[in-house]
Amino acid sequence: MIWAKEECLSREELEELQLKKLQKVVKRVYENVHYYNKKYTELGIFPEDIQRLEDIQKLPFTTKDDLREAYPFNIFAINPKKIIEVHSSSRTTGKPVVSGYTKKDLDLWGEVVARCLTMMGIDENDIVQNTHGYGLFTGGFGIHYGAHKIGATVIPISTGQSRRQIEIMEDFKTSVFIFTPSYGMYLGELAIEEGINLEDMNLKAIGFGAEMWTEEMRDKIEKVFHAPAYNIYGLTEIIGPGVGSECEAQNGLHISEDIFYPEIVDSKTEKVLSENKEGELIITNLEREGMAIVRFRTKDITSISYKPCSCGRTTARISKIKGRTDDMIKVKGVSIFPSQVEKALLKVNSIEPHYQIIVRRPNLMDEVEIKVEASNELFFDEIKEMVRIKKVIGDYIENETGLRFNVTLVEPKSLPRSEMKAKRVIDERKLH
Ligand code: DLL
Repeated sequence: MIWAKEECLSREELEELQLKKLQKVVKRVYENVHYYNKKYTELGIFPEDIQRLEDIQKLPFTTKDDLREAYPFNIFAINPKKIIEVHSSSRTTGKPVVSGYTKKDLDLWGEVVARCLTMMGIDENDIVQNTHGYGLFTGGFGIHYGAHKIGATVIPISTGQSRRQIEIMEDFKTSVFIFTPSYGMYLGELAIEEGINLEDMNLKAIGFGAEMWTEEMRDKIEKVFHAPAYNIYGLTEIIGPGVGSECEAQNGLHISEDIFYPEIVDSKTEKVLSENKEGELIITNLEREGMAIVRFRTKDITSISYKPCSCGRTTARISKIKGRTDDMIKVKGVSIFPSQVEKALLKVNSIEPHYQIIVRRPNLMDEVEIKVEASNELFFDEIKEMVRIKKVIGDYIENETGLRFNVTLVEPKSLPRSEMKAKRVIDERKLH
């Protein structure tokens, strides 16, 4: 089944619709958002300059930093009173990106996720166990609204309580599991450990996303759960999950192009690339009321294909995200930048500003260690003081990133030095 007729428009029909919406959105941000008004005025670009779809290339990009600067509500394109829900990209206490939704936006969010769930063969007969966190993270609520829209039954269990997840899956006859790939791998192992025969379960589909994964991981998940696993993509700045997902062909993620206008650019030259060329994904939100973001630099690396799909949809498909152009990493679903860790470390005396972050996945769950060089004095100090400093470092980092790191103090000058850009993060999870 296909949820919306907009998923099957001819290119001409779609482009006509996109242009109309683009003209409207550019006018709206120009008139209502100080950030865009200032930027466009400085560059001498005005809404009337958008005559054809390609004219979008005249417009500057919007970056995560721009949105952070507008923290918390200055990027909203509407009176904040009309915003009825907010989400945020990660639990930093610095300046996270805040995403605001009007009533209409929540409906739109439900609509795009409904399209994704339908692509995965899910309908009103299904029971969806949603293990994404309900809170500022967009995963929980986004999937929830989409499942409601198609009339499925949602189990809003959220993340954690892993043994209970398995029990509920068995008792409630879950037919769809939604999780991040790493959490799914963990749940699968746990079920096997508990002696549960997943083959006899009612599972029909799995929706997974929010972080990088490998085809080997998908393979494992599909084998363990005896159900096909479909990739779901999205990001807080644009809406949350639902920007794109795989259909039964599992061959690229369909983008709801009548709502999200995608471009692929060379991240260095910033020029738009042609079909199938790998580059950075840029998205313009053509519909959102609360936060109308134009040409957002996702930093996600992918390519795009406009070839119609065997499923009957004509919307463009992006390939699985291959990596990022920046140093953001996701650990347990939380986005972390080394700069946040650095900020936390600067608050601590008795250490040197040399550190290394190591991300591992020993028992299918992410763990993150930070090695920090102790100062000479600290290194020869009492154990008691070292233990205290380790706790202080852990607390500051947790406060900054929302995650607990295992802190290891190492000898002064023992971490590798580099004349080039320091390699701050070692990701041993091998996700791409
Ligand atoms: O992760 C939204 C989401 C929730 C997507 C649930 C899918 C399922 P953020 O926390 O803002 O939003 O993180 C967005 O996560 O720019 C990518 O780098 C990464 N990401 C999201 N989905 C995928 C995916 C949610 N399917 C950032 N594959 C994005 C690889 C993904 N990376």
